[in-house]
Amino acid sequence: MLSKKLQNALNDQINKEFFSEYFYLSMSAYLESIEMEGFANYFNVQAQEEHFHAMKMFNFVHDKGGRVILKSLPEPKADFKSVLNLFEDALEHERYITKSINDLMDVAIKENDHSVKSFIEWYVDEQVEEEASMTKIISKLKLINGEGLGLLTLDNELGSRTFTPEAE
Ligand code: OFO
Repeated sequence: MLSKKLQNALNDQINKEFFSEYFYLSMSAYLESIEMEGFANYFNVQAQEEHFHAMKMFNFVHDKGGRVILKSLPEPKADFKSVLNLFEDALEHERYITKSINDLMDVAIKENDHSVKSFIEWYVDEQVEEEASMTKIISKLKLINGEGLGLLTLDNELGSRTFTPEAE
């Protein structure tokens, strides 16, 4: 059984993961609108990852005998100043999610629920990867000044990213 406190915290995090999906889809749509198809693909795949994160937690709450309550999603930002600006927004969002996952872990520790702690560990590790991958792309964008042939090359490179769900 899940404590009420943990169930609420998990439901809040499910909402944030679905918002991440929505936010990255909005970024993908913006990138499509400026013909940056590889970057758009990167965020399309990112949105699929976020859907996976949300559903993994959704299923876990049910496995624990809890109740999932879906809430409304905020309207995501639709316009960005540049590809670099967009990635900086994405990284800032991931840092916010990392803090949220850490807070969720704090609740699991306080409630002394070992199965939730073990489950949340996966998200703790995932956040390291999420932030690292975006930081790497931001560094490359800065190196090429966010423009020209370098931008097109990076766009081309990110066009090959695919979604590979982990084996359960
Ligand atoms: Fe779900 O990791 Fe990004 O937000």
